[in-house]
Amino acid sequence: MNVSPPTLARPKVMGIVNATPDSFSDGGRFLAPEAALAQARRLIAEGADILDIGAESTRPGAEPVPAEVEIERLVPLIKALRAESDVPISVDTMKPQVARAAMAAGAGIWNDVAALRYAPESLAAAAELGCEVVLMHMQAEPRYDDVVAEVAAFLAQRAEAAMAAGVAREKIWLDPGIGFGKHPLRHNLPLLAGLDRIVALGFPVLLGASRKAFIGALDPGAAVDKRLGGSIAAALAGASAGVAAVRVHDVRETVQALTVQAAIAGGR
Ligand code: HH2
Repeated sequence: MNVSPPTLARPKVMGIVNATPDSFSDGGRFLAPEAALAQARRLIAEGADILDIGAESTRPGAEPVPAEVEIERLVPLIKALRAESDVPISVDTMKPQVARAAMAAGAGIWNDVAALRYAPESLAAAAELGCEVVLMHMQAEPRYDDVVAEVAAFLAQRAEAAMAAGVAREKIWLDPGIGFGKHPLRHNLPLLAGLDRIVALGFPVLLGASRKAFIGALDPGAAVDKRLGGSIAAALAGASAGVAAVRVHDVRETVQALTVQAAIAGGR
């Protein structure tokens, strides 16, 4: 009997490529352009649907990186990848000038953890670039009455602001920003449990939970690179809630988990 592999819908898997010297999860092992390129190639081979490349760590207390340095780290990498692959490339930056340089080099998605609030010209730049844009929730103080309602309201308001500035509705992604101004358990767990309410806003949702602190809080002592089980559990929860993509370090294992989940759902 010939059994074809399942082709059921599953969220896209966005593989993380860090071109930073200080990102929390890989300690800068991929700083050198050649090493970052090798990492990107490996994630493509493992089945990444999208690559997310960042050159400035968003970790609290991380050294800020000037725009020129971000551009120097990102552009050669994006160009090299573009020359050999048509994988969609997302660039993790808050700076409009970095987004411009990245899109000119061949990226197609602006992943902005500041939701186009970092610079006064961010909104206009996103509209002018015509790229896809990820609007992520982040706030300084981890204080909420109803974290899901407040994050959803913020994301809806940022989507409205982007559209008012001329960003096309179909270019907008939303992201609850797991770990950004949230208590590891008190806020991240309700958010993960309430993802369907973010999905209900009607935009594709990106979930970034891979290796984050809430996993270490549930499994005390689990080092950052020992959080694969928890990362997969979060990705599966996201898929059940209808997220469009998950941002992960461990691409092959996540693709496998999501594929099995989708195949089981299809076998009902
Ligand atoms: N998390 C990090 C960085 N960028 N972007 C989106 N859209 N959503 C996220 O959850 C998200 C993100 C995590 O920060 P960082 O310190 O850069 O670590 P790493 O890139 O290894 O995940």
